[in-house]
Amino acid sequence: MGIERGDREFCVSSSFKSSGQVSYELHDDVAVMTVNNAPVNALSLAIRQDLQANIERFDSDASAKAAVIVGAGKVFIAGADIREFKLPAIEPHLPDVIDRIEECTKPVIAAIHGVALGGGLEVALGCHFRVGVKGAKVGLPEVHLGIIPGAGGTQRLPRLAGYEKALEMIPSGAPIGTSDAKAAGILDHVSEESDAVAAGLAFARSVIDEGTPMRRCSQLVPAAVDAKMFEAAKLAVAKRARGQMSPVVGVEAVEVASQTSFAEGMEKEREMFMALKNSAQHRALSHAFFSDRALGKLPEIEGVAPRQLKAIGVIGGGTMGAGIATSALMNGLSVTLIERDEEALGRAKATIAANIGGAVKKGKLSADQEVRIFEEALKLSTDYGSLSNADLVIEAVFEDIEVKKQVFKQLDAVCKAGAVLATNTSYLDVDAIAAVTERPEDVIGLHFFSPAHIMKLLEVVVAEKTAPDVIATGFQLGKIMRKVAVRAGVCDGFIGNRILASYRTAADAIVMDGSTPFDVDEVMLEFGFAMGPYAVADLAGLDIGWATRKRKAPTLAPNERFFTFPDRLCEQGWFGQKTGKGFYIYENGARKGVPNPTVFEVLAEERKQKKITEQNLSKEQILERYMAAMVNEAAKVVEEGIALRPLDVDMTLIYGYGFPRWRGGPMQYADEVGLEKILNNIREYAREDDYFWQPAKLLEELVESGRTFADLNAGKGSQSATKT
Ligand code: 3H9
Repeated sequence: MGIERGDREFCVSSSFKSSGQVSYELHDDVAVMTVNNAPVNALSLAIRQDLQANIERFDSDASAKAAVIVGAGKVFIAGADIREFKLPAIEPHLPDVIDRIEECTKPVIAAIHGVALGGGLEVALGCHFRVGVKGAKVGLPEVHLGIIPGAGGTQRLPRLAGYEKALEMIPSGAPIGTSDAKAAGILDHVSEESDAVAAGLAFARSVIDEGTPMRRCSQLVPAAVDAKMFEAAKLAVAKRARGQMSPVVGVEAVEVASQTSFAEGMEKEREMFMALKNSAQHRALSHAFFSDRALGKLPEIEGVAPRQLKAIGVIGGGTMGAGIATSALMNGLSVTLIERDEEALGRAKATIAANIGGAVKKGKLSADQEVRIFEEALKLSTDYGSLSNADLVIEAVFEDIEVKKQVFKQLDAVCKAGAVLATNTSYLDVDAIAAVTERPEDVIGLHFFSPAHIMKLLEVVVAEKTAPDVIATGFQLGKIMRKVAVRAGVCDGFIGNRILASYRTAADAIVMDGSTPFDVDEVMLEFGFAMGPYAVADLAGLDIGWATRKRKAPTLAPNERFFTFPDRLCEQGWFGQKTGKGFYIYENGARKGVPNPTVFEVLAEERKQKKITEQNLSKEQILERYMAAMVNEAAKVVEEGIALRPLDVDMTLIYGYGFPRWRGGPMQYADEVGLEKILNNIREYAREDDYFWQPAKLLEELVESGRTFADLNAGKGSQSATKT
């Protein structure tokens, strides 16, 4: 059977020297090629060269009747080497290597263990058979990097598994397990063996003995399909993707498979892949991928073992305390929850039961686990003495420094030596709280976000005296609770809430000066946030901001602008969603509101009183101001060492504040826009309000030296000359 090869030549140059990262070993008449590129066998240039050379060798090796490709270590192959994406592409390109595998005249079998992802699955799709061992997963997660499969995945998968499966897997990027993959025809066999080599060899033997015909995905005839299916898929995927391009392009690439020959489809796939690979979205999502992995890599805890974490205590059973307890219980920790009286304990237990019940309904926990949690893991008490064995205690009481200090004095008296004492404060001074104890080195901030059993972000707030193993324990807790832990320093609001306060102030100024909250929300929705800041305020409760403004009013600087228009809503008892009215009106408990017309009247009146001449800002100008405030404050947060690196800010905003991941976070976004442009805008705005718009020194310094936030992430130069 001949196959389409285009005009590519498949030969290995005689000067090529194998790096030995793909080994070739004969097991009787079966060649086993093992890809060995720790930690995940990414398809680097050396691997591609070796793989191609070994395929050539196999094809001309008369003693080998079949070949098995396996991965060394934990996984089969996790895809292309993402780190090489920034470099010029060097031959052999992956699609060509895979074509060469498929073109082999003798059967090649992929034996998959761990995961076969992206280019890894594409290599397997180029093989003539695929075997999976127990627990293996296969997937095409490229969309999460802002690209699509670029080595035939969008053309071979629909031919092998059908359009529906391809439209499920490619735009979502979600991997599937062996039974699903077998049912879809992606795997020919699921082995009972746990060893991929043994599974591959056994399958190869049966292919040789039975003369099973070789199957090349590129040669399969795609089933006929109704074009409407792709239109519907594009609409549904675009809605979910909210501005991210790759999932939609993924659908389009699968559609191409239904319209053209394999060879043409491959050309089109390459074009689409390359266009996305050169996009800001790919840069942003790659940044997010590597930042996720960099968050816990901190010099201060390198090689430091965390303290024991089995039993934890939670003080306070309100929404936050109950959420923290739920998260701990769902992840196998035992929890002692302390409340003032039995009634409060009853309420806390009911909240936890509702949370856990919800998790069971969603299939995140089994009914057995639910029973075990309430029979064994959760203890309720009004006595601080019950915390004497706790390894870590998290305080989640009322946000008042005096109340918190009292709690910490009591904890200091009852907790065992070495217990970690944590506060869940969202902005109070952790140093001051630590100072009331005899063991400030054991005190840390663990700032969860509500609802704590759902939100991914955990700010690990390191106080002046916090010991390294206590920091390591904070990160360990994040890992156990499956949260994204970010290191933050002590200041009002830490990383996230401090930056939030700044861009909220900018939003209020934009509104006061002539736009509406609905304009701002619309711009931010179009930018990719799930909700705009005023819809978020309605959700959180307008009473929170009202209380903050009352506290702040007496401390204002003479030239500080202060925005009280939301007070006019609060004065009418409108606190947002929970009262049915706020900036929006929520009819019959609806979660999405319609603009509240009173807001227009309130704003007109306030502008009249304050003699404000209305500006007519365009959507672009609204976005520029909003983002400039966010980036400027974020730069100050990095400059002061509150965030160690720009990437810590980016991940905080993505996981805690709904910043679209495909934009990479505010610092990555700022690099894309250009720091000079942002700084110039800030200087321009400062002509109207030089109190709020004070440029961060770090921003000025980066512009002056021609560097970017990415340079700081890469460790190029100090964060700021101002930092000692
Ligand atoms: C692709 O294939 C494109 C093709 O369609 C077309 C090409 C033409 N490359 O996550 P971990 C590193 S795009 C380079 O902590 P785990 C990672 O940075 C690719 N490096 O381990 C980390 O390094 P460090 C499509 C990679 O056990 C270390 O490996 N594939 C790659 O929790 C350990 O990673 C994907 O998107 C890579 N492809 O999870 C899969 N992958 O130690 C991406 C990982 O220095 N990878 N590294 O921080 C994953 O999903 C997870 O890493 C995996 C292991 C599940 C494999």
